[in-house]
Amino acid sequence: MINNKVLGIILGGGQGSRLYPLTKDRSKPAVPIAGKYRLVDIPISNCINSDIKRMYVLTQFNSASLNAHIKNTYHFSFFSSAFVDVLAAEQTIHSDKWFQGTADAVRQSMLHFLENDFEYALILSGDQLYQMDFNHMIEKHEESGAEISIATYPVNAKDATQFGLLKTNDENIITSFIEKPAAELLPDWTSDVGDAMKAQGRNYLASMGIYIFNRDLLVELMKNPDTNDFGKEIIPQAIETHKTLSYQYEGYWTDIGNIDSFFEANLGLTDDVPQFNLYDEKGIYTRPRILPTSKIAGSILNKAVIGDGCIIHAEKIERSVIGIRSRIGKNSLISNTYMMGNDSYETLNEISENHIEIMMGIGERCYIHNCIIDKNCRIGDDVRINGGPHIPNIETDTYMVKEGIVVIKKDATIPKGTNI
Ligand code: ADQ
Ligand code: ADP
Repeated sequence: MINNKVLGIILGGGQGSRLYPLTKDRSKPAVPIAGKYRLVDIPISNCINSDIKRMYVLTQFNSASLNAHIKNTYHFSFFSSAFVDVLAAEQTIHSDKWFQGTADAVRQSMLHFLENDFEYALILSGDQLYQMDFNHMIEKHEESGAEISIATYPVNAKDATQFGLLKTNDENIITSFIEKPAAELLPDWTSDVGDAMKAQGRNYLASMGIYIFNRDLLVELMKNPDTNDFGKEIIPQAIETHKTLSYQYEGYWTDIGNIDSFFEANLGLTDDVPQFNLYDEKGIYTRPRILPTSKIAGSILNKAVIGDGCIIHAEKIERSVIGIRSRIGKNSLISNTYMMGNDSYETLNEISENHIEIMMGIGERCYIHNCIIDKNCRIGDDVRINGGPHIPNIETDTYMVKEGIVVIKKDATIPKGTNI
């Protein structure tokens, strides 16, 4: 079934500087998560699971692998009107500039959207982890007669400063909105929230950056060339003149815009009952790969999520996510680590013919803790990486430390015996 009223627009990311160095050589939607997916698979899957099957992904950089991933994953029947298209910032006769912000990204892509029939534009962030049925939000939008709806989520006073905050009337219509207020300017806008949320002190309603706009209104709002951002300009101005509904959501939702939250969201998947549950009938889609099952010898695994096609000899893997095609040598200890995996295998022949000293993956007798290992890294034998708050933030050619998390850069080689 296809919901023909709704067009999905996924904001794939600006510079992605908060996720650097994972975004050093790739666009943000292409960042690998959960051992086998990419960030963009989350909003796309939520749309597909809500029967919204016409989508654009807006990205600042056109990256070959993002296009390949989307093309190889989301190909629909020849007879279907479904599509997922990537629109990268492009020079046109109207504009020679990259997207100046979220609203500018939508404005610059408007011509493409308007080629489609739709009543509502569903605008989504590209860097959030959640599973949401958008049909319910669309129903509430229609019932209320609003021209804009914003999905909202209860947050506590400490987190409130990182979000767009809002106040509603008794009918859930938004009467005030402020984008990321400074702590000393935090307004006294506590809202009515569910008991579970109240118990956690989550009394403020934050915008989730998920918007429904009626088509005509979006066209009208995009005519003002001085507004570049939804949170900073479009929404605070539009609530004054257009009925804007708050659609309150209380399921699991988290923003994974920086290294710290990205790391925790991935490691959270190893919990007994993860808040983000991949083991659900309405799953997350990704590129199907033809890989063998993983092979594990002599290892103790505790709270480990292991992707397909791995060859593992580690002594112990604890609270870690190990991505596809990973290889880990004997006597290695891995904990609190997200290893993204490899794009291809190295055959034994290749290794000997090319005199490869350090194979892709993790060598023998290594100790790896509090670490993100990007794709295709080579970590030599006897390497010790002990991340944690005791290490200062630094960057080298091969790794970077951000808030105690050691991020090994894509394709990096860490020589034998290195101590970080
Ligand atoms: P932020 O997430 O801080 O706040 P922003 O940085 O604008 O807002 O990002 C929103 C989404 O758009 C992200 O997926 C981002 O990657 C993407 N994006 C940013 N710049 C872009 C560009 N130039 N081109 C394409 N995509 C771009 C927003 C709202 C807040 C709300 C939070 C919830 O502004 O009000 O509380 O989301 O997370
Ligand atoms: P990966 O295969 O690891 O996911 P990508 O395929 O997303 O990496 O990136 C491939 C290419 O896309 C890069 O080599 C680069 O040419 C281009 N690219 C992506 N993001 C950026 C960026 N932020 N800055 C410059 N080039 C980029």
